[in-house]
Amino acid sequence: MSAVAAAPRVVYERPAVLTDVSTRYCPGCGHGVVHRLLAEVIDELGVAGRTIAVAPVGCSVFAYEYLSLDWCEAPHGRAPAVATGIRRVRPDAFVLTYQGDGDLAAIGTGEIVHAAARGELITTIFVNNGIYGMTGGQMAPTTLLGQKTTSSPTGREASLAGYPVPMTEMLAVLPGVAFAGRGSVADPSAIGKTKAMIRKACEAQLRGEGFAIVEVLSNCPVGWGMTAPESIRHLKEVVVGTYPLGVLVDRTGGKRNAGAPHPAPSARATRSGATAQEG
Ligand SMILES: Cc1ncc(C[n+]2csc(CCOP(=O)(O)OP(=O)(O)O)c2C)c(N)n1
Ligand code: SF4
Ligand SMILES: [Mg+2]
Repeated sequence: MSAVAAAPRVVYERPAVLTDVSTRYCPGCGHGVVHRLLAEVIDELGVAGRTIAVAPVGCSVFAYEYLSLDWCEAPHGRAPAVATGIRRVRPDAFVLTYQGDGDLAAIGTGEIVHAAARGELITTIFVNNGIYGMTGGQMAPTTLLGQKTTSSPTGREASLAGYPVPMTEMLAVLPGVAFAGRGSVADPSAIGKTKAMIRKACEAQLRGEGFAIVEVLSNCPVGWGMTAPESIRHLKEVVVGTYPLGVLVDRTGGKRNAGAPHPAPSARATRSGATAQEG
């Protein structure tokens, strides 16, 4: 009697959007995990062909080499403004920004706040590693109190440098924001929940529901002066104390605040003479 071989079950494969190259990231850096999640979601939604992503300045500046999409490079912090322009002239496009915390929460504070306030139909992936990774580990607005960085060698003091800025909570109160959440790359469970939030934030754009953002707490072992495992422990045990995980606002699926003075996306598209092509 001949045994019938069971069909192999695929448990892991490279998302089509993720290019087969080695990244320049330090060993253990969380940016690679976030890239993979984004690639998986774009594959699943089938939007790679119409995606235009905007790259930041920071360690992930070369994201355009790692995700096989159309990319545009924005000056530091300006990704939401660049994405706004792209989305308004190309209403058929699926538009993303990928930004670090120095990029989004310091240099580009104005751009992100106003893009969110306008309810721009863009999706922002905000990688918060609490530090300016690329330039040598300086303090960012997101740096924790007491955290030692190259520009706060004795630890961040509130009396000198203020308090950590919870950008995503601040954005979540704006009625133009359809979805805001915070995930982490600390362990498989957190990574799975982060992916679900990224998917939700992408779907919000596809349905024309407004601006959407997912903050992802990530590690920077080099900038934090830790080994990779130490940095993951720190992320799990310390960083979440300042930046709690979870969905911060979800106005998708018709859950928009009743009192929000926010024009429907289709109305805005009509004003510019364009037709919204969502979904
Ligand atoms: C207008 C401007 N200011 C400052 C810089 C220098 N700069 C380049 S990357 C960077 C830090 C990026 O940090 P972050 O956005 O947190 O990204 P990470 O490297 O941590 O992922 C800075 C300050 C710049 N390129 N342009
Ligand atoms: S400096 Fe930090 S954020 Fe940049 S690649 Fe290295 S670990 Fe990642
Ligand atoms: Mg950073």
